[in-house]
Amino acid sequence: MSVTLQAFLRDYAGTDPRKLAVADAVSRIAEAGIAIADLVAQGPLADHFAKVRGDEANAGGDTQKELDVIAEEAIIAKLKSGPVAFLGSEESETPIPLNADGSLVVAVDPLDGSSNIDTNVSVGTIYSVLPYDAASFPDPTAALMQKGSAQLAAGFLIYGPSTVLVSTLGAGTQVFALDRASGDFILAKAAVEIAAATKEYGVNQSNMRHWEEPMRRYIEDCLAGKDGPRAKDFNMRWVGSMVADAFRIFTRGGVYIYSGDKRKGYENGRLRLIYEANPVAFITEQAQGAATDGTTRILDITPQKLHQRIPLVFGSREEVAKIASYY
Ligand code: AHM
Ligand code: MG
Repeated sequence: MSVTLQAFLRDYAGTDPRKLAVADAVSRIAEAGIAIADLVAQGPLADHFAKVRGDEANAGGDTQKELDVIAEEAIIAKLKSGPVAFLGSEESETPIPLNADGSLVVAVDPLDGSSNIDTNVSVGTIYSVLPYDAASFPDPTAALMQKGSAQLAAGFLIYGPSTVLVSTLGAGTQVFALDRASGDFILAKAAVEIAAATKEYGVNQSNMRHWEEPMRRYIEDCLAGKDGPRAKDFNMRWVGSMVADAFRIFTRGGVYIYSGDKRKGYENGRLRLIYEANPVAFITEQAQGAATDGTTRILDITPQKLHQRIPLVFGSREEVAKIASYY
């Protein structure tokens, strides 16, 4: 018998007030995801979605596409009446107030991989759910800056050939796929397990000349294949939408790398700690993988800024450890 996301969330929450709030938030984000998936699916019929909005950059300093903003609006609309007090978003400089009585804060990248919007390649939505109460935090930004290890739930939606939700509620990682006929997310994998070892890496190799020395040496050793120090041939895959690269790694193992490099603004890589690295690290660890900034566990890092960037390495745990050994 198929298990819907709603049934799974009910089972998880029972009568625990905090878990009921988390379940409600995740369910609302999933609903927003269905709306975003429909927009993404319009593809070339809505090519204005990929247009850069004005010449404005978003809070992280990247250009903002029309669909980035529409996706954020869809999430706000669904979360407005729910258990979430504030939303931190890649597309907004400061936290967005939602429901003053809420017991949670949520951080999102509304549309990850937005440079791929007009290329018919998978993009997605990443989310992180954290506990909140007004008495414990001086302001909403501080609440969003809790360590990744404080996350109550995290996941991402991926809008690809199928619309999929990869979720953790802190007890393993599950995959749900959208059944378009019923409009329900259906449990497809109850316990994702990332292979411990791999021969596949994902990195934007065109940046090699800018990399720090340990990362360059690591990739050179992979490229040397059977005859090199690693004594095996490697394969390379890079979609350029982290959600798609992550889903591949959850499916068949691998390691994703976006390290810091010498380019201006890339000292700490490209990805954001609070709404990209932390949620991906949480679902990766819950699937027996590992996630670091090269050496330090992502979930142990204390955020310094809402839109802070962080070097990111995640995936098959033996390969993540191998990369750390190069530093
Ligand atoms: P975005 O949130 O603005 O889309 O940026 C994040 C994306 C990741 O999805 C992807 O892995 C990476 O940036 C690609 O960066 P680059 O084009 O610099 O290789
Ligand atoms: Mg994004």
